Amino acid sequence: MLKRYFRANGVLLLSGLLVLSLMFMTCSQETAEQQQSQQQTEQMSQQSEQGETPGEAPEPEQPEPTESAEETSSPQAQQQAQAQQQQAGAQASQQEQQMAPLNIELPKAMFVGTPTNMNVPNLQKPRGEPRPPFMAPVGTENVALEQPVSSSDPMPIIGELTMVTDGDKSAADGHYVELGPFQQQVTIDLGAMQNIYAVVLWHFHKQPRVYFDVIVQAADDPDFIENVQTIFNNDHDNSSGLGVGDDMNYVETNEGKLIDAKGVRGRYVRCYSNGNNSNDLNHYIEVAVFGKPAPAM
Ligand SMILES: [Ca+2]
Repeated sequence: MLKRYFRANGVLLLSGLLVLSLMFMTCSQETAEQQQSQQQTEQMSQQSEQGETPGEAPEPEQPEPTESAEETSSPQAQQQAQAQQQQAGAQASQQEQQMAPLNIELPKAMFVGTPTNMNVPNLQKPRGEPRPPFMAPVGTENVALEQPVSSSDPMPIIGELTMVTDGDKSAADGHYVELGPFQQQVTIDLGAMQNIYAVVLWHFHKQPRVYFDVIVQAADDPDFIENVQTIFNNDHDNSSGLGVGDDMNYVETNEGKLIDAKGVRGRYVRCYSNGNNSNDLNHYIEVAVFGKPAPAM
């Protein structure tokens, strides 16, 4: 009897427990669903408050660019940097091209006035006043000073070839070199490639004199084969065989003959002459070459 009683009660108890647990599960499931639905509602209302369309994922916020990022990466910053670079480059080239008058020290004049009795064709009329300043890039100097000189006449009649570049421009006796008759030349090695802006030439200025077939050339090599450029030529009939020149004959003075070389590039400068209106000989007191070291090409 007892056994049966307990068995029946146990079944009942088990059944009751089963029902209770089922009810509890259903109840908790409903609660979870309610919570989920409530959350969704809240989310939707938040989104509608922010004016966003429900269902669309909100875009991730872009981090604000920092100053350094703007300087290096934004197109405006790049343009600005480029402009600054261009400005710096322009300033540098402007500085490079800044001009100043050449400082040409002149020797004492040995005669005054204009010679009138010279029977020389195509003669340049004397200026009658001091030469105006010659402008050249800042830093231009006499790059021929104390540089080695060679010549078509290696054994001068009077003086030494070194006198051509010793800086002494005096017209007095003992200050010039006298080379042989007819066409002769002196060649100066500037020691390095230069941009040459002017050549100033003193043949002889103790008395008014005109030297013939004055030709001045620059070149890259001592044999005048590479990059030969003629910067002055007053040989009108090609009697020196180096081509016809358009430049005029001129009277020597203490100012020397200034030739605009226009920045020509070269290492060697060669000066020809072919006698003068007084005799067949050729003289040099000084040759100054105003230049600046040429940048590598
Ligand atoms: Ca000299």
